[in-house]
Amino acid sequence: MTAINDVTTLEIDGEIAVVTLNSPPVNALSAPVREGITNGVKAAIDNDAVKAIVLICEGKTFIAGADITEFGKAPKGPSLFDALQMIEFGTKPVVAAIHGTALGGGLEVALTCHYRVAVPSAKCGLPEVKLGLLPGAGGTQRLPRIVGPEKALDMVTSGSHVGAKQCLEMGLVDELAEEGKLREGAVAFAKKVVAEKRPLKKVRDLNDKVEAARGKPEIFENFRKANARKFRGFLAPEYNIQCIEAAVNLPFEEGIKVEQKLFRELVTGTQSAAQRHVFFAERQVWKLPDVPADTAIIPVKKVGIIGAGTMGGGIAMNFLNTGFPVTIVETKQDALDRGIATIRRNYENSAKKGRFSMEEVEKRMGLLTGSLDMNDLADCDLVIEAVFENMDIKKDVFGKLDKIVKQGAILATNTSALNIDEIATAVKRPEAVIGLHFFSPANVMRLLEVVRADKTSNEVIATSMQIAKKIGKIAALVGVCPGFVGNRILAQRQREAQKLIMEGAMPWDVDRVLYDFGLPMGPFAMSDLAGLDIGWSKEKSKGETLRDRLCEMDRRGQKTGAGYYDYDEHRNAKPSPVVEKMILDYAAEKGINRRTISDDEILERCIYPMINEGAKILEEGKAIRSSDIDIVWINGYGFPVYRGGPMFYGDTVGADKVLAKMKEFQAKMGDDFKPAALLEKIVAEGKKFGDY
Ligand code: T1G
Repeated sequence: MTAINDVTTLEIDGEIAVVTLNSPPVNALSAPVREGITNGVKAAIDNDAVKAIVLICEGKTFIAGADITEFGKAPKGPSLFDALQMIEFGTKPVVAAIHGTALGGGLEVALTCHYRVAVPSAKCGLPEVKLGLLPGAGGTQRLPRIVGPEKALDMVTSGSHVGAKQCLEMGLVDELAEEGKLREGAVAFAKKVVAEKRPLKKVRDLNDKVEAARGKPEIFENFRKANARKFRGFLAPEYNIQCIEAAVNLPFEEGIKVEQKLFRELVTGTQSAAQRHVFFAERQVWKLPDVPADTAIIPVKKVGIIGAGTMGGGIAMNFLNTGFPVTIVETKQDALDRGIATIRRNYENSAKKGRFSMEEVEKRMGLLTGSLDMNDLADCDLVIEAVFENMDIKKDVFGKLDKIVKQGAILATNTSALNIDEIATAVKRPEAVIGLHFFSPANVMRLLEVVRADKTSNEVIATSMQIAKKIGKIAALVGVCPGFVGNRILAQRQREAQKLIMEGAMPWDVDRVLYDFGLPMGPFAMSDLAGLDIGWSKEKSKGETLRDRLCEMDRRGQKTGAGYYDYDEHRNAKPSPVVEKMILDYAAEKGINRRTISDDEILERCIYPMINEGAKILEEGKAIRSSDIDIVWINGYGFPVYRGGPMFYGDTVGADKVLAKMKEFQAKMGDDFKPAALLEKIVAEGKKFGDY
């Protein structure tokens, strides 16, 4: 065995050379790996005894793509292009031996090999679109030549990982090796290639599938139409489509030129920078600087839920989905029956949509026990309370849990706003109390705010984060403060949105600006969806606020066919002349001189106070890092991933511009716009939120 460099070895196994890469954690195509491939394959080609070459990786996976940490930096070492040339135009067949995930540049390397062998557990994909990119090493030109343009469109715009068996069916891999025997399988395959004098099959020469699609632009038009909603605001999906179009309509080398031109545009753009930020932010969020990595994890086998309402039921499903037995407790039989029936209905609907079988429905329902007696929670390892948002009720529940549930268990609350330190005063073991703030619908929304209280133990924190990962959530560890991170920042936007429609804008103006910015819907459409009467009571209402007056007129949102908008029978919203008049009358009544408000002002007044509040949250230590705030807003509130989250967006715009605008607004409109000390500090030091 010869060491080609620190991450590459070359071994001659009879007439087969095995080039092995070993660059943990994922054999990304860093400069040493590119160098290793180029020189390893060259050495094998130059060795007369060698008739064929196997390219294989040590560790958990075949090459999982370009080294994302290298993007945006000055290129160093041999280019990927050199390595691909060495393989494809070499004089000896190269067989890629794939395990784990051959992704992005990794699959592109495999596609320049003449043959591909994989173990059944392997997956292949071109997920560059998830980084705001496209496969920039020939993937958009080679993939459609093997799997056809339609399948290629799917793979490059979804970024999905395709299983080895399906890859075999699509011709993406030539043979499956026995699980755990990849090297043997690949070497045996290489020997077969030599023995059968098989050609050096270059994917670039396989033109039938692309030629068959030539003159059928409808393939692409229909695909664009079918995905317009999903791709809204993103640049990368359209650029990927244009590359596949080029593969169909142009000779290979011309198609490569199109791919490289569009790749360069994307990699230097803000969207990819934002999505690459999110890639690493999703991995950073799990790292807890002040919770030692060897903190003991509390074994959680049985879960209890208090409250079978919308949140309780959704929370229970997360645990049933992942095999945890759940006991759900209610106060009244009908409420319990209703809650359990809703869970079953949700599962049956999923089964009807083919997501899983009716057996799976019964298996999950089989893990669920309903009860009217909190004593049935005595042997639970984790109990999550999801009762009405009232401090007295919460403290009463925790007081009872403290007497019932075994020592060592985690006592969690799903409150979205109440002070968890206060709730913890109801028990003798405050170290066991933590906030697990799920987002509605709890079985769908990916975000979980894990809220550490003053006395919460590291064991409870570490265990809660691990549980979050097990149930498929992305969790951010945050501190106790009103609204924690997500809702606290939301309140800033909601306040400004309300003020803007008094000062001169209309609800549909504010919603349009935020929708065009990339949010799934604006604040007023969101209020109409949720219902304007949440927490509103007819008896107490004095018609003081616009919302009061809307509710008094039974304009309570989509459910009453009218709210800030008027709704047709298909719940399509349209601006309401009734609401327009109400706003004008209300403003006049309050003596407000309305003025024309620009879209820029609407956007800045809604977004900049959010960023400013994020800075306050960081300076108070209620979030560990600014990218955690981005994770909360992207996964909990639909902040566009291609803007990277509110804090990353603040860095994209420039903290200095955010500060200048906040000061300008403060001068005109008061301390709602008072800059956070951290914002002032970051600008003074020429730093970024990301540095915090
Ligand atoms: N570059 C650099 N670091 C990477 C990396 C990559 N491609 N992939 C993973 N890491 C790091 C990651 O940050 C983490 O670090 C550790 O590896 C383990 O990752 C030219 C332009 C492979 C499925 O998009 O999807 O090729 O936090 O926690 O859950 O066309 O990582 O430990 O310090 O995610 O087992 C295309 C990205 C690149 C694949 C493994 N490739 N990676 O998941 O581990 S663009 C991708 C993944 C490209 C070419 C283009 C996953 C994984 P740390 P992990 P995992």
